[in-house]
Amino acid sequence: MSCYNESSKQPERNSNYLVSVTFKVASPPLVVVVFFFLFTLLVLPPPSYASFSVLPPTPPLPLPPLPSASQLSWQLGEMALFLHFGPNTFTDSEWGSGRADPSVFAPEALDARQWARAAAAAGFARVILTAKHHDGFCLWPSAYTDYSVRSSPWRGGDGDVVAELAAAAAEVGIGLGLYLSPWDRHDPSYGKTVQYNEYYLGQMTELLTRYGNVQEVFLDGAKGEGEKDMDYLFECWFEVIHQLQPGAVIFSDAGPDSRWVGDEAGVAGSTCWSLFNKSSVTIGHNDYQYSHSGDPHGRDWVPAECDVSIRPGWFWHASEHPKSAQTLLDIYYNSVGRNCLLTLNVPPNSSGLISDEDLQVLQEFTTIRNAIFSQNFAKNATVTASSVRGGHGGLRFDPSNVLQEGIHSYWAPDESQSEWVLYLNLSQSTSFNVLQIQEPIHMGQRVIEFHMDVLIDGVWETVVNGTTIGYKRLLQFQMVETQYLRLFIDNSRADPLISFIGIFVDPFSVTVKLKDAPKASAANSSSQAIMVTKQDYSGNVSIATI
Ligand code: FUL
Repeated sequence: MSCYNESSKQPERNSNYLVSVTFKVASPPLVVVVFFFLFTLLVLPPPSYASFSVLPPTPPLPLPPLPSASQLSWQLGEMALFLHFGPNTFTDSEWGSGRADPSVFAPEALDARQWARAAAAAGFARVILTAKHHDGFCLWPSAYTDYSVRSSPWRGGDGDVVAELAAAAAEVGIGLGLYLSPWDRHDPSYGKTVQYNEYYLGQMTELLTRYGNVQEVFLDGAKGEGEKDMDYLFECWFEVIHQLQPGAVIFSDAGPDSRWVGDEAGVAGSTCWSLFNKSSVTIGHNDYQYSHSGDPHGRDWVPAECDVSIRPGWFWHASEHPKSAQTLLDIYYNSVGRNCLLTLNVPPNSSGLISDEDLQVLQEFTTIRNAIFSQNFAKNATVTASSVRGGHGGLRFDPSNVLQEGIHSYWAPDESQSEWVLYLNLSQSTSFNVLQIQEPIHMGQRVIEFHMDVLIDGVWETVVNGTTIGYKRLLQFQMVETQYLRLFIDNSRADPLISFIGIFVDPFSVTVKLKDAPKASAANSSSQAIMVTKQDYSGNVSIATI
């Protein structure tokens, strides 16, 4: 029935007001009109014209493709700790044959809380466990095989590593991810497409229904030479995973939610788009260059994930040792600092603990990262811009938004500009050798090219340039000292939006020579001295002050 249906009109019984609207009534006497006029003038507040004229400018339209909510929170986590653990840990192997006796799995001191605490203390947002690696051994008591912890001596056959890790991660407030290898060298169904896909999905369902929230599912196309031929029904797997864990990000060579960066060194392309065409990649047949750099014309949002091990192997081996904290810092610049997620593998040893030497490196890595990035020398800068969306003076897209941490407030230029520039006055001469820039990626990844200039002796000099920003871009250069800097966005897919600019001092990286170390008392006089432990490449630890 229409709102304007004649039969619904019943003005007489409702009110005089409605009568006056619906029917013509006699004019009121003059005295009533005068009284009403005076009443309005004296009693009612004046109309607020301000509220009509100063409406905030609307945000620009987001530029597709865009991240999903789970991809966004995944990216904000920045780092995950990978845990390769299983029979290989006890047999000194990397790709187990699938024939190791379950009795080898006998960690005497397994403590998943130690793993989770180490991850949380070092700033990792989640842990990812090899619930099943290529050898087919399951770290949880799967109902579909006896090749699991149930057949091992560990906890008398009643143990469940996945359950212990899920509880430990929840206790310290970090997320859980699981790796279920498609290649299975043990199960007899492997090689028979229907049977094995049923087996795999049965196991995946166990993992995604028993252990609470799972934030990431990691799978790959690795397979040894001459292995049995069969099809993995990836599309079906992805549907089931998202049905069971709608918040989970699925990693593979081709996404759908995060993509392998194409190497196991933790290094992304210096141009790195989260834009990608999933259909251009076949899982197991990776195109290194495409995965490394992404695709500025890609129709899908599939950010890159950089997986790398702290040790030469993915599993623990008594003869191997961890990389140095400086090397991890370098990896951090080349992964998180290039718009990617860093998945750092720290394999527990045969007693079921992360080794002390790995813990030590993780702690060093945390200390030097904090020492560098906890002091933004641009924090109190005065920021201006070539233009501001809605005009200068509007706060919503003000250039000073770039000083606030995070991606949710940002500077937006006015539409149809011939140049896009941000100017920072640091209020005093300041030394720095790292630039951090961020885009509000929920609005799409936009910037194609940019450069930064600093003013030295009255002349603008370009210090660094780059392609793509994305969630976070970190750029290192020789130490510069200046009061003024400007960031030019030279090319962008649409009006560029910048959510953060920071400048930092890194005295740790190899690229920084000792003579470049900042003069804390002179150049950066407002800074507080920070004491940090510094480890050189031979492993010697000393105390440094910046
Ligand atoms: C690869 C595997 O073959 C390695 O053993 C390791 O698990 C790595 C993360 O993925 O595909």
